[in-house]
Amino acid sequence: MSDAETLFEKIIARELPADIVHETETTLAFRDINPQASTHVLVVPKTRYRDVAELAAADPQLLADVVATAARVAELEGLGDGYRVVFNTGADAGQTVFHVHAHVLGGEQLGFFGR
Ligand code: IU
Repeated sequence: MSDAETLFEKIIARELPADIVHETETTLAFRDINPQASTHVLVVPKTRYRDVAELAAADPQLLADVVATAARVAELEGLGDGYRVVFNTGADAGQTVFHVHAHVLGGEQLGFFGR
């Protein structure tokens, strides 16, 4: 990976503080600093890939780990009525941090989105 380091590597290394809600051997889950729903948690793989497409191509098991952690976070956060998992991918989707992350959103009725 040739791109500049992101802040998420520093959170994973505990060089920056974050409100961590769950951790596994391969993933970390922490609260988004600018929540877009009552519950808004980010799940990252500890190994950096730029986006979900790169992750899926390089390490499908690690992508499965990220999705499993998202489901575990939903359980831990009491999102039994439903939740959304989003991977913003690239500029048109508004991806701003190029260390792949799943947004786990819930805790309220979520509106339709797209624009
Ligand atoms: P995006 O999918 O790349 O647009 O989302 C990046 C998210 O990371 C965004 O929701 C930010 O609020 C969030 N975030 C964060 O929680 N902590 C940080 O230190 C940084 C961004 I930089």
